[in-house]
Amino acid sequence: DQIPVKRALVSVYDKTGLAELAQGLSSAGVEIVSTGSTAAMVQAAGVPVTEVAQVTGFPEVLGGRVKTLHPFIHSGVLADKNQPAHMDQLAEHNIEAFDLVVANLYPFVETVASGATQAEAIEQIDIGGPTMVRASAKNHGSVAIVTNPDAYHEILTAVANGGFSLGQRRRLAVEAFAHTASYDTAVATWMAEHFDDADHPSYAGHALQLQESLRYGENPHQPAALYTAGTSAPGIAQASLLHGKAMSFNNYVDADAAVRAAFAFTEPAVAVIKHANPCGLAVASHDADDAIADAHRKAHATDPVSAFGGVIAANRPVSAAMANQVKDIFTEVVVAPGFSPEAREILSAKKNIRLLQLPDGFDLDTTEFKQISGGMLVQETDIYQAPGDNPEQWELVAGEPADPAVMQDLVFAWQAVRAPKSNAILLAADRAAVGIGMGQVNRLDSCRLAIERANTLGTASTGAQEVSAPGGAENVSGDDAPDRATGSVAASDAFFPFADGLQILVDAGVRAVVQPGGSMRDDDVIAAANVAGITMYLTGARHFYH
Ligand code: 93A
Repeated sequence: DQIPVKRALVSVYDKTGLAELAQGLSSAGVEIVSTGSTAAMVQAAGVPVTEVAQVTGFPEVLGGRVKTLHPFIHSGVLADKNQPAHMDQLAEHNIEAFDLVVANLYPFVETVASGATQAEAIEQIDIGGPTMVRASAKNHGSVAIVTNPDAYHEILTAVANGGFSLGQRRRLAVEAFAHTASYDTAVATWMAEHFDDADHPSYAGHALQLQESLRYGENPHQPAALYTAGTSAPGIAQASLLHGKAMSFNNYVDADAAVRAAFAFTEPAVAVIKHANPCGLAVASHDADDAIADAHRKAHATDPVSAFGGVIAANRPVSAAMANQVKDIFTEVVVAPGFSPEAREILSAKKNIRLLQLPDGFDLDTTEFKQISGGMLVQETDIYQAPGDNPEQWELVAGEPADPAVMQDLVFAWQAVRAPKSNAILLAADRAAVGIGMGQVNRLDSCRLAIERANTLGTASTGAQEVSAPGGAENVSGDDAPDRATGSVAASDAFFPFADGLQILVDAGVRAVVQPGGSMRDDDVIAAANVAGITMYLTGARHFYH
């Protein structure tokens, strides 16, 4: 199944290794046919070369837009050597077949990244190149296609050994189509960004590429893999594992939820995630010595019971002080933009922890996808951008205006309540979550859960010393339970449909509430707040998260 290499079409933008390749091919007796500047370089290397224009009898025209797009070239690439009719037609028209095509494409991605104009970017959309690549990959039964300069040594070895095997040509064809697919993906992504109707976030261009096979999925009987999508910025899928076992499917899900929660804040913030929900979330106190360690101390204190086996995200590099707090808490993953050398050393002493460093340029995706059976939902991400997210636009509907300290907590709570799954009620004090009710099918239960967690799980002082041992972790008794609901503030991710949920918060001593409003019974809810004498703001914005 080998096909000896006698004639090669070489047309490369990236000329790395070209001279050596041409010399190798030529000394093995291979005829080289090349486009303009490829031919010029081959010739300059002292290697005989035939110009494409000589083969076609037609010059490169339209400023190079039409070079290889010609039947004399493409018939030579597409002819099936096993079909006598194909070979007869080539002979009839005096066309010679190619056995090898070496091509790489105009640097569209690099051109766009360099800040080129639209016209420049469009000119760098290669048409003839992908046509050659796809044609030869289709015709892998007769032609070998190489797109990667790193594979030139492989070409010379194959040529010396009597040609490429069918197995090699098939593998190269797969690579070639993957190459043109990702090239077109880049073009589609760029065009979608520049030409799309902003009202319709586009899925165009988000073609998936296999990144790694995972040991298993959500459960051990589910095979699974990680794919990368050409989304707006590098994210969790591009993060580097600095220490620990390979990331699992659930680790990825939780790490993603963790950075989504922590990076919602501009101040130093830490989120602790279990099953994609936060069980800890806090920003650093203004006067903290070591801000990220302080944020972690507060986030851990939200719910030290649930933090066992959690995934921690920090939106600042992890410091040694934070590492010392984390090291005695059984933690699956710590994900952060970096780790100080000392922090890395402290945490790397733990065999079972994974340290995940976010890629340079990390940002939350601006578009989100959700699979449904038979399709995909696409939406712009709920970043902190809704008009009602600006506290200056909140409407005071009950009680006294919040004093600055309470207002800070309300702002924190409003930002934080986007992290738990709906229905979400989040209680906060001192810019840390102190009770979170999430994922309930009615808001009443979320209110109850938030209060119960505030009043049973936390501790007044915080830190690693409170970490319960495995097994003991769930046995928190109410005997020495703190009352963290009293004096806290609450945020609700969507309106209260009735006053009953609010009443639960009021009865537990919550002093101020922020919520979207917009219920048919807003009047009842506001009346209950007024009777209780608590402060209530309406934002007009909702932050469901499912
Ligand atoms: O402008 S094109 O889309 N039209 C063509 O017919 C064509 N043929 C080859 N671009 C075309 N190419 C590309 O030119 C190849 O993909 C390669 O990147 C480049 C090589 O041109 P040169 O040899 O002049 O540097």
